Amino acid sequence: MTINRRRFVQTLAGSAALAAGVRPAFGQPAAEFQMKWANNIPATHPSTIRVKEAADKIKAETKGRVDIQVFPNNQLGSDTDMLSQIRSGAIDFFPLSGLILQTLVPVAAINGVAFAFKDYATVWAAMDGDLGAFVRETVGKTGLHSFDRQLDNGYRQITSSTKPIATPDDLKGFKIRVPPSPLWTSLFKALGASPTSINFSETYSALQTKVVEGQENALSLLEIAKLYEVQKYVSMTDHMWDGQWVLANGKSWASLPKDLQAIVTRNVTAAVLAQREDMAKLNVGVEATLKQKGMIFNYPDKTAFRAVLTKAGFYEEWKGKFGAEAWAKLEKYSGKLG
Ligand code: X2X
Repeated sequence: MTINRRRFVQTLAGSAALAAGVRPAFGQPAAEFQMKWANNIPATHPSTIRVKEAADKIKAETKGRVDIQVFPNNQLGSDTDMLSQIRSGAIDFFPLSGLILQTLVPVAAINGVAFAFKDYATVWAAMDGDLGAFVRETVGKTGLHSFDRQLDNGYRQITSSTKPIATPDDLKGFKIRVPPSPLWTSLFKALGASPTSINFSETYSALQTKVVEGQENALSLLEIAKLYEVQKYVSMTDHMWDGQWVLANGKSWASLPKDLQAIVTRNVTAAVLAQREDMAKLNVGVEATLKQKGMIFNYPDKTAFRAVLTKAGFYEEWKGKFGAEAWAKLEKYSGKLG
């Protein structure tokens, strides 16, 4: 348990007052609902900045009744740790990639099917629309609450410290870090690579010590998490769009009175929408910035990667796993896959 500064001050004030035989004259009461929000992303990322703003607004609008403390950058543990903490109630809010949530909610990985969404307009139509609603309904059955909108984590590109990935052949035996998720592992196995599941909290050091040669993430995160320091090449494959569902512990969410829930929901939604705009702005200049840092870019023919996946049976396999209903909702936005 963490003792926050205010409690410490209150304790001091309390003991001083006791010593003087009077009630404490200063020190604020602790908030009625002290809640924890934890994530895997640096403090300087829009996902953290916007949530901190939302927490301030929530505190003001609830007149101090709801106090959300934000713990960015895996301070409370890896995604795997935080997923068990959000389930037990050790943390109250946690944005998590649908693909990592897959270990608990299988269909949550569906947006990770490779090359599914041709652009952001299609992503938001699907994920703010019926495909996302289908996933959220399933999340709701697991004892977690999911807010409606996903944070943008971006289109993912393959990076490497050893060589550019120009064709699917370059992935043969390529040692690549993937987040802990069956779909991610399956995707890179189908492409012929050697994927290893590593939480984001361990990714920088795994790349630095060359436990793996490469990883895949959005350009914005390469910059913000400084992965350019330990990676040289960026291959613009756009192989997947990833977003984070904002999850809440079901019991702790239910313990908030309806009027407070409404204030939290409104501010979280506004934060997510602002985060999406921030990401769109970041995406404009980030390639040039990474080039300035010394990264070397190439632009592979994406259809070649997609053809390898089809041949390897990737789409057939996942169509079977997600089931016909979910797959039909996906193909409504992606067109025919495989
Ligand atoms: O773990 C990752 O690579 C990250 C930060 O992109 C996710 O949250 C999936």
